[in-house]
Amino acid sequence: MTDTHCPYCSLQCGMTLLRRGRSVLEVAAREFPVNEGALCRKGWTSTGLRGSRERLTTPLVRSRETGEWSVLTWDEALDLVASRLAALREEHGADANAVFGGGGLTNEKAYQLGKFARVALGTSRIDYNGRWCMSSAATAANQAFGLDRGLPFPLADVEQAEVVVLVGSNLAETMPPAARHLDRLRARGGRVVVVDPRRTPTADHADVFLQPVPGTDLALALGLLHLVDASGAVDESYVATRTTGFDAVRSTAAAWWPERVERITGVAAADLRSLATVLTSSKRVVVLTARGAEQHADGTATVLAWIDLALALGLPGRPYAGYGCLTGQGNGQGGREHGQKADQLPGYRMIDDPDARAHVASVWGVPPESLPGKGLSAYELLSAIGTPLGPRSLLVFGSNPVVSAPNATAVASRLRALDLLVVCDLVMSETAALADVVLPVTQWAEETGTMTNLEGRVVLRQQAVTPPAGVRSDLEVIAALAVRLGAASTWSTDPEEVFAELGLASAGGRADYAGITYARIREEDGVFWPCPSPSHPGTPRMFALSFPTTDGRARFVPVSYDGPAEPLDGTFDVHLTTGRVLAQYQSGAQTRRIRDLPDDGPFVELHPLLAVRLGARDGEPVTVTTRRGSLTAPARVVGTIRPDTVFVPFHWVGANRLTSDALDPSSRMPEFKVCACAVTVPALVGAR
Ligand SMILES: Nc1nc2c(c(=O)[nH]1)N[C@H]1C(S)=C(S)[C@@H](COP(=O)(O)OP(=O)(O)OC[C@H]3O[C@@H](n4cnc5c(=O)[nH]c(N)nc54)[C@H](O)[C@@H]3O)O[C@H]1N2
Ligand SMILES: Nc1nc2c(c(=O)[nH]1)N[C@H]1C(S)=C(S)[C@@H](COP(=O)(O)OP(=O)(O)OC[C@H]3O[C@@H](n4cnc5c(=O)[nH]c(N)nc54)[C@H](O)[C@@H]3O)O[C@H]1N2
Ligand code: SF4
Ligand SMILES: [Mo]
Repeated sequence: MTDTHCPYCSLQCGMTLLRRGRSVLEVAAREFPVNEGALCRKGWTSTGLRGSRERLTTPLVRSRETGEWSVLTWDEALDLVASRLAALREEHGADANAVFGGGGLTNEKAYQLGKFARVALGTSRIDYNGRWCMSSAATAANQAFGLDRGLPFPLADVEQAEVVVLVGSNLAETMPPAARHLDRLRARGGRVVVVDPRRTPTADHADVFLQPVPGTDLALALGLLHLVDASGAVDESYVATRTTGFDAVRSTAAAWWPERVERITGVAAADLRSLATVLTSSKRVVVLTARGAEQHADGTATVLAWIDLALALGLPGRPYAGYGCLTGQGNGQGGREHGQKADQLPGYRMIDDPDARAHVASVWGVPPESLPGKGLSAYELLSAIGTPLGPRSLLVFGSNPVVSAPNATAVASRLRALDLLVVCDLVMSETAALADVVLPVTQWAEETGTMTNLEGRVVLRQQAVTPPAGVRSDLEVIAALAVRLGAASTWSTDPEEVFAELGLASAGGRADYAGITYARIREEDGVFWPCPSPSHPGTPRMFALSFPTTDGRARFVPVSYDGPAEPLDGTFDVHLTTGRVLAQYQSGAQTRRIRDLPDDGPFVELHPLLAVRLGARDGEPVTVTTRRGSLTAPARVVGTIRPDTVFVPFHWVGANRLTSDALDPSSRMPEFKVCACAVTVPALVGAR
């Protein structure tokens, strides 16, 4: 019996793994503060990939001539990869090699991968899929609060709020056990507000539901701030003592009267007014954003607009109130703190800060000037492949960009243009299938490591079973390559040792883990960072007295509304948005291989009015076309989506052939959540 956590989302539900016989593992629920014994069906079925014939168990190399795979020994594979990396560096410079990480990797792996890129490869080119996840919220929170921790309070705090506003979150399907906190809030008389272009299962449980046009959340927030100010409900003393910059924000909001907001968002002025009244008549309001609001080319500005509203109401730092982002991947939070992001070093330090460089270099035992500078963001990194100074090799750990990257056809063709693509994975993902070398790695139940959940709580996943013969852990792969590359520093393969080193490297940084140990995590149901010393209790709640900015105050940041990067026109006259369904996870590389989960996509969700206009019928194919590609899939005709919008889940190849690669100017988040499309019925096109 081993206590651990689910391999998937940022809730990191506690579970117990029970061994049956030599290798069969069964999941049992476990009491843990975020899930209290509940799991979603992905959690219940998570051991389904263990015995699967789909597991990779030997290194493979693919012939460029025939496309055939052949088996290599580990020594052959590692020698091959290391020698090619060294040769590319020799010929084209250190930045010829690039690394792409993942927010599902443990803290130890994320840390070691960042160190490997900077020390063993000497490349600036490392980034990860978290860039496509919560980077807009992270950028906004850093600007406004001086710190980015998804939730600055434990999730269960929302039960004590009076109002919870969910902007672009479908948590009933994306973190189902979390919905119980909202149910309890409502049982206590509190209210839940949901803002989503689709009436999702989350919206079904809401007291107030607003259904805006995709990509207009920023205008909605400005409209709410306008009404809050007009009703005299701004918390003036909070604004005066705890913030700076309100005047500019106030004057921007003055121009966003409800009827103007209605014209842009499609949300009736009366509905906006009643929501404003709900907000101004409550003290304990929690505003939470998720990908629906954030995955836009103005995602950072949109989050800032909602934070501005929260600050005007005096919420951040007040008990059972505030702003938070619902981080997504299992280690979405820790994954962005320890150095696999192009501009960061461990402890949420910035790579262009001389003190940060000196500190981290001293832990690594290398000269600070040997560390490269800031690299390219995830999509920019992939798009640079094939350009004269672009990456010539890419090492992928924990991501499947052929399915999950925006404008994925272009990304796949960039990957084909590499001299060397190496993918470490559990299964032959769509990205691994394009690789030159595939290295099979252990998965969660077969190894130990820490994850930082959406609350900033560091939890411990413990090894429950021996890995299948032939696979190695990511830490072993990284260390073996580093040694072959003659890298300076030490490269432990023991997770607990790596975690202790991470603690030292993070010490004094914004995300300080120095006081956290595996023993403490086991004893305390996880430890919240910052936790600078063994005697420090950890920090479940933040901002009560001050903000970690230079003057201790939060910043209002003025933002303006420009609308989606791709407005509708005569040809592309419907909004396309994308997202998730309950039973599949991300690119589907893992969950599509689990037999007990329905694999029934992709599909195109559309409104009966649109279906009638097109002559589309439920269950029959429709074609969605954008400026980048097209997808034909069965229609799901539902009254729950806006008539001007279609929704396609991204867990199957196809959705991202359609999506736009317009990037947010500061977070570099792609606009996954809205672009312009044309919807047609294939049979009718033929008949015309
Ligand atoms: N089942 C399942 N759960 C998951 C995951 C998974 O793949 N599957 N992935 C995990 C990860 S990494 C993440 S990031 C989280 C994501 O969790 P969520 O953010 O809850 O998931 P999404 O489905 O991407 O988007 C949420 C909602 O945004 C809405 N939306 C679309 N466009 C807009 C818009 O312009 N404005 C607003 N307000 N809403 C909009 C969509 O209709 C959708 O219902 O889920 C985590 N949990
Ligand atoms: N259209 C559209 N596209 C989206 C989104 C959207 O809402 N709409 N959401 C975006 C978001 S929020 C996210 S987070 C991304 C996620 O998209 P991806 O980055 O593709 O995420 P995963 O499918 O989780 O990919 C993880 C891969 O790593 C493997 N893996 C799992 N654990 C490990 C490990 O420990 N080590 C190694 N080496 N490999 C491992 C898995 O088998 C899988 O192949 O997609 C983004 N793409
Ligand atoms: S909600 Fe997330 S962490 Fe919990 S069981 Fe489901 S996928 Fe796993
Ligand atoms: Mo995500």
